[in-house]
Amino acid sequence: MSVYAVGDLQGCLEPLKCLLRHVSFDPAKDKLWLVGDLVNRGPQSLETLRFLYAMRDSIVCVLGNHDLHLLAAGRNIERLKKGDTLREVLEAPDANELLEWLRHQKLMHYDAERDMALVHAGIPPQWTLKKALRCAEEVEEALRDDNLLKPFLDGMYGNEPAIWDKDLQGVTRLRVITNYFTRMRFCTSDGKLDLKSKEGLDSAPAGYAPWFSHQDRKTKGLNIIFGHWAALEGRCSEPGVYALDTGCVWGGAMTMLNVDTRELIHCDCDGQGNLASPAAYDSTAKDRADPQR
Ligand SMILES: [Mn+2]
Repeated sequence: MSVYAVGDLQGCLEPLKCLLRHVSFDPAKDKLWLVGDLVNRGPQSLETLRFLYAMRDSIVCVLGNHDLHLLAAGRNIERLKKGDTLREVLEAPDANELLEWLRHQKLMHYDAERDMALVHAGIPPQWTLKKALRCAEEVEEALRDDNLLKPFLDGMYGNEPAIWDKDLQGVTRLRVITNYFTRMRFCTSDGKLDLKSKEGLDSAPAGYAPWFSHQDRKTKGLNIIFGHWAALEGRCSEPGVYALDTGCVWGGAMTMLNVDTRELIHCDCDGQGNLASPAAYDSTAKDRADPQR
């Protein structure tokens, strides 16, 4: 049995299939971990969801901001924005089944045997592993609760409050947790978020740094797999922390990590979310997401 983790898909199904073929993925034996942002912007959001749903027993998935946005649009189609490519999902005959599956996914997965966490954006520096798991669970419970789902999805949008406070209540509390797990890039060492900067490491506002780089981060030593931050191009110098979003939907590559051997492989994309060429698997690109860089 092998465990593989793959970066943001964003509706790019062909590059995913390319990687699965390359590792001879066997759904009966192997597991696929997904960092979330399964849908949106790319060409095949609906087919990607159907593909994953069909192999759901072999998948561990955490939700990204685009997945939560799809769930919100499923409850209120007015939420769709220009540039979203989610309408095909909402209008599909099997939309209900797919969205029901999606809302039962997690915000954070922890594999104790490997001491490895899987999240979409990150874990804020001031939270321990235990605290992070408890907070993720609060949102997961809201997503599964028929009465809390809509208030949560309507209330999750917005950048404020920018910092966690244990006394926060209701949807405000869930919004901060959700922003940490699904939208965070830069924050202060005590966890104050800057959600406006989306570029690379050198675009940090004064006083802010990538969430993983703070010296006193309480999850230091924990292995963490995350996506969301395409501008990093897979570069993360923090030992045991793996940045897997390499911007397949923007003409970069889709990246897969063998969770046990830590080998990284890439499948190059063409800028429309498809394979760059019939033989797009590129072993020479291996160094692009080298965690030592
Ligand atoms: Mn994202």
